[in-house]
Amino acid sequence: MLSPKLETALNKQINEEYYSSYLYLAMAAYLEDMNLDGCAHWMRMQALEEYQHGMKLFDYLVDRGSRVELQAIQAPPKEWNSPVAAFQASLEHEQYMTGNINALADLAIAEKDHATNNIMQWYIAEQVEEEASVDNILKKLAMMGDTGPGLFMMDRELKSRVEPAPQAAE
Ligand code: OFO
Repeated sequence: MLSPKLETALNKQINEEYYSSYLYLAMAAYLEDMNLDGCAHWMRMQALEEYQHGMKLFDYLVDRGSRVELQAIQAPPKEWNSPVAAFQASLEHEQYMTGNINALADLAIAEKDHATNNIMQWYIAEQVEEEASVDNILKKLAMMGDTGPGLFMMDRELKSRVEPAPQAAE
């Protein structure tokens, strides 16, 4: 059984992961509207991955005999100033999520909950990848140009992102 503090904090993180999924879907809708199919596809795949992050925590709470309590998901923004601004917002969001995950690991340690600390290590490693992959897109856009041909080339590259593999709870 999780401590009440951890149960509350993990339920909050489930909501944050579902908000992330919603945010990336909003970015996909924005990019679809600009006919950037590859960028939109990348965001759709990211939305799926975030849904899986939420479900992994959902399953973890169930496995620990705790109650999942779903909260209302905040509405995401609808517009960004440019495609590159959407990717920049994605990077900032992932940095925010990394802060949340680190705080959860700190709480797990404070509560002496080794299993939660263990699952948080998975999320910590995942956040390194999440930040790196969007940072890589932004750096390439800065190199190739974030409008016209550079953006067109990036759009083609991002079309090839594969669907995330299903995540097991442990
Ligand atoms: Fe769930 O990692 Fe992104 O937000």
